[in-house]
Amino acid sequence: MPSWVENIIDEARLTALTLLDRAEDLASPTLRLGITGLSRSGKTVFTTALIHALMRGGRLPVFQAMHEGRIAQAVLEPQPDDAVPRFDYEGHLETLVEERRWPESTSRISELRLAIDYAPARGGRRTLTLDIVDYPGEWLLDLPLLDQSFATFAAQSLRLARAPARSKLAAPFLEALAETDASLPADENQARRLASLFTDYLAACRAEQVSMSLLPPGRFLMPGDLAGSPALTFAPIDLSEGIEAPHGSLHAMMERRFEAYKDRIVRPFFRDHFARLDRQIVLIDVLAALNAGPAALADLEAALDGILAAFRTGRNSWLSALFRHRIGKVLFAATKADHLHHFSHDRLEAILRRLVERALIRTEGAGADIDVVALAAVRATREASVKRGRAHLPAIVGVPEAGQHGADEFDGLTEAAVFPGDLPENPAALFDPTPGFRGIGDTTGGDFRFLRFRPPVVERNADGIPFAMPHIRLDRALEFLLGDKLK
Ligand SMILES: Nc1nc2c(ncn2[C@@H]2O[C@H](COP(=O)(O)OP(=O)(O)OP(=O)(O)O)[C@@H](O)[C@H]2O)c(=O)[nH]1
Ligand SMILES: [Mg+2]
Repeated sequence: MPSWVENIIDEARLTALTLLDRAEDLASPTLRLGITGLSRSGKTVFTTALIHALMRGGRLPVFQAMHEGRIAQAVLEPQPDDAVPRFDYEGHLETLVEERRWPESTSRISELRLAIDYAPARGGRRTLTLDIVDYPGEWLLDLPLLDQSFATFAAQSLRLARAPARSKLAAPFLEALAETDASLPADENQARRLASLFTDYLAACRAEQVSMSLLPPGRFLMPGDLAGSPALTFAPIDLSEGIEAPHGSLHAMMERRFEAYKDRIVRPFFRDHFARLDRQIVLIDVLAALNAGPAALADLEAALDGILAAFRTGRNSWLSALFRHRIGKVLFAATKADHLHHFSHDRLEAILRRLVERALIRTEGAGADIDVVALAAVRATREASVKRGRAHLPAIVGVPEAGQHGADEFDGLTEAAVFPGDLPENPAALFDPTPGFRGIGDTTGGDFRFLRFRPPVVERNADGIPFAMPHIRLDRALEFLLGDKLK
């Protein structure tokens, strides 16, 4: 056959292929994956690691499509929503790899689109368009507010603020409130002062040592672009039952702003973002809550109820309309498992499972396929066995960050071995108050906090692109969230 014939045939085949590709493209499914969790739970690190793993592969034995070599490529595409900031994958990756620092805290929603070209197991080629949406979990916990009047919200918030675990942190706000007569004419300065003291109290509850989870309104801690706007300048106030707000009073102003918060901020978020998600991963820093003690754990449980309630089809009418399109799969993930020896990974998972199961019972199910995993999106430690006398103790080794709370002996350059301590074998022990589980510590006991380690060394290929990053069970998360769509 002359070569020009071959060429034509080849070209014809290529055209046919591209046509087919196009046709399949049109039919190609899009999946919207939500990544959420409270502040510092590990969203930015997880999102960066997930994108990197899809693009660069790595050791992901449980993630079938990747393991079987059926993912041809995953490429970044312009993200579809013009009004949402792009997730800065490149920037966060550089921070992790080049500077060996964890990314800066982010406080708003961001999004990225990946096109995954893969070969279905039955043959052929397809593209899955994956939209990844990273948003603060605090915003999710605002859902119950939509059903609440200002009076109910105020009563609930103040009951929480006066509860034993929180009242000390709320004292400056509560004192200012005691001096306030909300029936007097509204005064912007007074409203600002109350809102700012209330926000300080919420932030204090979120601090590492306290690690509370349930702290609505969510935008007070995670304002996104709205910091300082009137819809965020309100606070709960003491109200006698059934009292109407006098016209022009501080009470009326607070009430109006609370309604604006619901209408302008909470409702649009659920309508424009949350309701469009197909799948969801909820990241939870279980270790931080365990570390901070029983009050933090109880608070985390209450927050889980709130999160599950958001995933369940609402009984309330406008919510049901909104949730007609339902989230099919939800994965709860305990993050930062690399702070533990692998003996304890299953235990961490069991604790989270127990937490989620208890929440499922209380909230009567979530109407979605649910699973749990303990993972580290980026593994900062390795395991070692350290000799102490005659015993070999399991340890984890990494470079502790310099200048961290209660551990200023580290220079941020030198490796150290630490004994991470064990989680209880039976998670029930955590929820039974009698044996008095006081948090996890190392063998020295006392007020132990987990050390923070610097991210690991990641090499680059000849083109300067970072190789895959070490992780723990990231492949399990990928398989649960995407596996069936890449079959
Ligand atoms: N060792 C380890 N630490 C992690 C991992 N993921 C997160 N961290 C730690 O947790 C911190 C918070 O992680 P982020 O990914 O920034 O959390 P976030 O949920 O995006 O936090 P905000 O943007 O503040 O809401 C990091 O600065 C790290 O110290 C992990 O996989 N391993
Ligand atoms: Mg973040």
